[in-house]
Amino acid sequence: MSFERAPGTKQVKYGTAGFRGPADDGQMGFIVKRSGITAALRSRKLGKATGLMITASHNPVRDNGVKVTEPLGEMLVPNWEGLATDLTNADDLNAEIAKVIKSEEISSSSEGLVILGRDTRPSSAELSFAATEGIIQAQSRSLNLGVVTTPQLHYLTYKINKGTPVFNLNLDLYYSDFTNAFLEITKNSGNLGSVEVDCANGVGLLAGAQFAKRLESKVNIKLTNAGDGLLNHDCGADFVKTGQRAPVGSEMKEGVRYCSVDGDADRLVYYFLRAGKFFLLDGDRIACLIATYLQKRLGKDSSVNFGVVQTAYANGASTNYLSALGIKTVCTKTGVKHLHHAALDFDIGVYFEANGHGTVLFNDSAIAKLEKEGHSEILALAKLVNQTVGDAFSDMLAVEAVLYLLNWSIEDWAAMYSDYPNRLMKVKIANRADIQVTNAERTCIAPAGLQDKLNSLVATVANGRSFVRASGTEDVVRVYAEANTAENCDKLSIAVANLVF
Ligand code: 16G
Ligand code: ZN
Repeated sequence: MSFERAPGTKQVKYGTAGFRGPADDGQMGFIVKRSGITAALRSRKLGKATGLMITASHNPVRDNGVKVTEPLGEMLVPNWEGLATDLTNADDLNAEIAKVIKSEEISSSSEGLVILGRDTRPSSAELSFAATEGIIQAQSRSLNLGVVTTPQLHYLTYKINKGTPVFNLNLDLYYSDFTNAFLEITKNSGNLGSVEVDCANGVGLLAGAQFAKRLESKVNIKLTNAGDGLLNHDCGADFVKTGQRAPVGSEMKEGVRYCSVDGDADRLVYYFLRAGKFFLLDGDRIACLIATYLQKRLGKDSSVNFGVVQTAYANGASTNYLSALGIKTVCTKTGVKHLHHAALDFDIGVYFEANGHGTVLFNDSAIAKLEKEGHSEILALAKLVNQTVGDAFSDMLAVEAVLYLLNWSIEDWAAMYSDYPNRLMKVKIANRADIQVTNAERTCIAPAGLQDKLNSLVATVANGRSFVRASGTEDVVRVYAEANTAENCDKLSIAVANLVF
């Protein structure tokens, strides 16, 4: 694989998923190398370690991708997304590096540190050499964690910047922090039963095996799709959420809790069998479960301000459920960085995308208030969630813990509300940039007149809701629709798709 870019190569853009594309068309080598340069320059600029993860998450095994992490584990800041794009597309790389060094006032004597991680894709190992080459070229060192989940990379990047010495940085730190928090919360419980985890044939199997072993006295974690099949193929959180069906290899039984993670283990969905039928508990449900718990425990008198951040994809029934409980909700644009940012406005911000990506953020004021009000149980929960980024395994333990704390079965959880029938479609048009949206992607402002026509269609069905937006990761426009019945929902989504087409 070449790590050099041929002049005139098609331009790429750093988007919500970083850079992503086929791993076999000769482009990913230079893209990852230059992302190594970006991560190193960002580290030099801040005087702190940054992270670099090589993964294409839930995408097929032939794809790959790369993403840069800020020192505390957040997504790269917007102006550096622009610099990453410029560095990656430059014909004259050295000139572009010099330009960034000048414009960002990076000291010429500074040295950066980049924490590097990769998923299990066959192309990922070679790409981590590409990243290292870039990091060295940008006058920095790399610390290669090898095969890790995306949230492990974020967490360890956070830890090193919070003072963990380099020589103490290892995965045991990650596993002990989260298992200890879980054991603390469940110290008075017996065995909590069985959870079967679909690992998507990805890196989740490594994390899953560790948690299964470390928590065997409390919960029976059984792993499926644990490396015997193709990555993300007919399995994983995206497959289960999109198809609303069980992954391959899962012979579902009543009374067992099931969940699926995606290829880099930052997304989680639960499901179970109810009267012989598959029932999905997605990111909206996870958010509602945690929010319900917080509201019950905090009670009316607490000074802790908490709320839930969703996107337009959140099922309307979940938003109504939260509003009926008097829990604040906020809607943001799609993409974790937007949700994460909005969640920071609360003392405790619960954020989840319907697709299962999310976490709970506790700010310093929340911790101080919880301590003052004596909420030790919630303080323990704050340690169980990976606050740097959505983490399928930490979220799974949080779900298990909250079900236990509420004394709820998965049936009780499912009974919170009934989803409105919904449908998500992809429409391919000549130029998806023609579709422009505002109001957290719920209102279309271009092409002119489209939103009015969409409103008229929505008005024809009961409980109708629909929006269109250009995908940030694929060359398509997404059409989402919801209505009171599956039939009306299909009718509405097809009519809206025809408007866009
Ligand atoms: C990216 C986002 C994910 C979002 C998805 C939407 C992050 C880490 N990932 O995968 O949150 O749901 O894009 O994709 O922000 P779309 O723009 O193609 O619909
Ligand atoms: Zn993922």
